[in-house]
Amino acid sequence: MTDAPRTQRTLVLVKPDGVRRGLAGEVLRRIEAKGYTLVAVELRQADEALLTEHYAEHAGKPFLPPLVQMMASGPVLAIVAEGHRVIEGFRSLAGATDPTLAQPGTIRGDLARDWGRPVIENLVHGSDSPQSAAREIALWFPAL
Ligand code: IDP
Ligand code: MG
Repeated sequence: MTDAPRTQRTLVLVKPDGVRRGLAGEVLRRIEAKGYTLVAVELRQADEALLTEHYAEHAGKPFLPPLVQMMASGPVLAIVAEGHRVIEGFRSLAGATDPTLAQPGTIRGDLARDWGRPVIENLVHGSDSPQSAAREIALWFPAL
């Protein structure tokens, strides 16, 4: 099975909470089971500079400092996945930002919960638009 030409790519991160809980493989499994292709997979310790850039759209929000701190608290699994409509497709696999409300069947709905901490721990990041995907892939995987 192959995709049409000019297919899409997205950046997925298994956040430190997901790596710590041993769910990196489960996220990869769901991406592959859905039929998307893995282009890059790398375990990375992100620093604050990279994370502040990654979350530039959230500059000034009260949850940004604890978010960056949480994202730097351990390694993340950085993934580039490819396929027709993979950006919205992975967002659909991930489920809603709030894991309490995320639908069962989604990564966040099945595997994450709200622990009442300053940052919502919801296991995964996925690019939210073609513009975000291009920016984020260039940031995390400049060689691609
Ligand atoms: P997304 O990851 O579903 O795209 P965004 O709104 O881009 O959600 O927020 C980035 C991340 O910041 C979320 O995944 C979550 O970990 C955290 N976050 C978002 N909103 C809040 C909030 O209101 N309080 C605490 N943490 C938040
Ligand atoms: Mg987002």
